Amino acid sequence: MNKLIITAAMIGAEVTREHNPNLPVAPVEIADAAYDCYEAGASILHLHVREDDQTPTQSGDRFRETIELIKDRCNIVIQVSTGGAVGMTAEERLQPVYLQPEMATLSTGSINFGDDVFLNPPAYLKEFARVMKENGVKAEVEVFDVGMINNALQLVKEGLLEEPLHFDFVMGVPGGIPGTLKNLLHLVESIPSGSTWTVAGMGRYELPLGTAAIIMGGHVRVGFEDNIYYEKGVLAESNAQLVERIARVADIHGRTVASPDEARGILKLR
Ligand code: KMH
Ligand code: ZN
Repeated sequence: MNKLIITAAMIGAEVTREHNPNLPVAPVEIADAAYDCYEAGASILHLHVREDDQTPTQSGDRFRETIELIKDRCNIVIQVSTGGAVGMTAEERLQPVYLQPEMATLSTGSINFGDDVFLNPPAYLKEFARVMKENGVKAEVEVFDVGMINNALQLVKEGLLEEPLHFDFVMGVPGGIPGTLKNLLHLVESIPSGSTWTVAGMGRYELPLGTAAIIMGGHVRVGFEDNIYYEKGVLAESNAQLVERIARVADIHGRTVASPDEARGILKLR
């Protein structure tokens, strides 16, 4: 079977230390935690950053400082978030893309997001895809519901996104597609052949959907952005603990974990 890319989504914009005291916040904490995830088998880091008081920020300077510290420690693929936090403007959200990281996320549709709305109207999609293309950044298409696949294919038609596409099925967000196996199968069957895909199951869906992806030949995302628990009622001690567990599941099922350079090959990064 193909090698398994594990993405560590360690921070996000919604989780705080009040939810899990082990959340990395300062750039040096993020870099140390990234190294631990890399050692545990992660080959991509899905990166958000925070102010010292935990407020989510898309500041280019904060991203630059954090990315430099990570690169001092390991060669993990850096994938910056362009989702940021709900309520941020498109300009704010795009800032880290100008640093020309290897990858960035591209959410291809709006959804209710808990009590909020995660706004991604057509004009944002075109603008984000254009800026990524101009900066040589590979998009990971974030799919929170099935129609977002079609929106990504429309960007391909318009010449703003290039195949092969790489999708992240974000499943179990309140307002998005529920985290069932039936839905995962439907998503996988709905993307063009030749695409690659990973799954990010929220909360209790992280482990079963990750296990399904391992069996199906897809890839997996884990980390506090999606899930702060190791098991019911037990907080995870670190992001690396979640990476280590999914690497163990992969091993049981005969999937070898990809190194960052192998992930670069699989995803055809620049
Ligand atoms: N924080 C969410 C509103 C992404 O990173 O691209 C959006 C998000 C998606 O986290
Ligand atoms: Zn994110």
